[in-house]
Amino acid sequence: MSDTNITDYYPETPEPKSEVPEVPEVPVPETDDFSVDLPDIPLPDMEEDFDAAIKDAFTQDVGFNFCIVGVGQGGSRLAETFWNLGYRRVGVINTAIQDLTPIKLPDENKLLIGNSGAGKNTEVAEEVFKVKYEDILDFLKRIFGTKYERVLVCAGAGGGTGAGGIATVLEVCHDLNQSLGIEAKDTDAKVGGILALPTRGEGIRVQNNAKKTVSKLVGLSQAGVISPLIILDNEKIKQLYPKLSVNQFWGTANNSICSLFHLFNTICEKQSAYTTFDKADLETIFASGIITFGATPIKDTTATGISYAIRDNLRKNILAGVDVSTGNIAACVIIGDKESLDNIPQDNLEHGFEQLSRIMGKSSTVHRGIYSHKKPGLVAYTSIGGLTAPDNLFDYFFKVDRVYK
Ligand SMILES: Nc1nc2c(ncn2[C@@H]2O[C@H](COP(=O)(O)OP(=O)(O)OP(=O)(O)O)[C@@H](O)[C@H]2O)c(=O)[nH]1
Ligand SMILES: [Mg+2]
Repeated sequence: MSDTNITDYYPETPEPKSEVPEVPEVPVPETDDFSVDLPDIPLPDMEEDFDAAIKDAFTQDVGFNFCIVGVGQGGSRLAETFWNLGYRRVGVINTAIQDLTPIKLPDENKLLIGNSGAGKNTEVAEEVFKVKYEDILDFLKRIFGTKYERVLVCAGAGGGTGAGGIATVLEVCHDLNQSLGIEAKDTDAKVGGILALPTRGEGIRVQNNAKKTVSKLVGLSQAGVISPLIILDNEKIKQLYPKLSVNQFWGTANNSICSLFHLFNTICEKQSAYTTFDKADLETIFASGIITFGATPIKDTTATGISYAIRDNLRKNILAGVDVSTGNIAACVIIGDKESLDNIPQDNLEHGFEQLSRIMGKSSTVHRGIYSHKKPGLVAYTSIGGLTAPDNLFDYFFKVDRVYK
């Protein structure tokens, strides 16, 4: 058993407040330094040595060494959140310097291509990314180093740069993976994506961009070329956390998803005296296409209470409302204080795990994990994979009022 305390990396246990789940602490970006002199953004033709094995800055081991790329402003902020968690193979790409400047990453982790932004025009961005293919390849080669296992590309689906550029970046990542022997072919899919859907108020153009982008990436995921694909719904965040200020909003959105992702990536390296969730279990989730995450405190530890909490956690997550019953693989990790774990009958926990199997149907698999930590209380973390994007996905996102409460 590892002697590192689980509370060192485990997001704060949510306290029951109102109906909504608590979120990990939100870093509020400082905005007062945006107007200062622009930093030197490395130009694509700069030749620099790169460290063949770039080391992450975690205090905990992780299951998979990830590279993270942020495209456009939203994508870059997601990538920056991974950086803040300790990921170091992180690069951000944009077509506008004013969007790159506020991202708190070292200048050598930023790439500016083009110079005037894309103004929510995906075609403009698409063209720039295609023309700069080789520059992007050189940049990512330097940022990734040679020792990693998976890549995650993040973008806001409704923008110009992120939406227009993501497909080319995914292609570059496959190229790199294949040159390093990490993939033999694109369908080995060691490249995944996080896409953020716009809120309802962002207008038709943004919605249309998002529709096109999600459609393209869902297609790639169905073709087995990208995995995992995580679709985050900003509208859902707005509804679940209505009181957030503008500054807190993106922080909450990005932090919730990145810390859940990180939790699974770290927990799979931990031994448990109860039930261990391991790296091979996580691999099956990461390789399953569209995935979703949830987290919820368990207050009622009866069999029914645990089942309810697990169901509820899938409803109240911040990811797009795909139907979890279409999934075929799940991970459910319960973390609690030793006293609770020693007193809750195993059957009650089993009932919760079985609930997931029942939701997904006969041929599904549920990987389980039970871990103790020092903080009082019990929390269930869930990830469901192999999800099918419904045919009416876009009606659901954009035509029908998305009500999540
Ligand atoms: N989850 C999340 N979504 C974001 C964030 N920032 C922006 N978005 C979403 O991403 C979409 C695209 O916005 P940007 O990322 O600013 O656009 P861009 O890719 O830079 O494109 P252009 O500015 O048009 O070149 C928006 O519609 C927002 O909904 C963020 O920090 N987190
Ligand atoms: Mg932008």
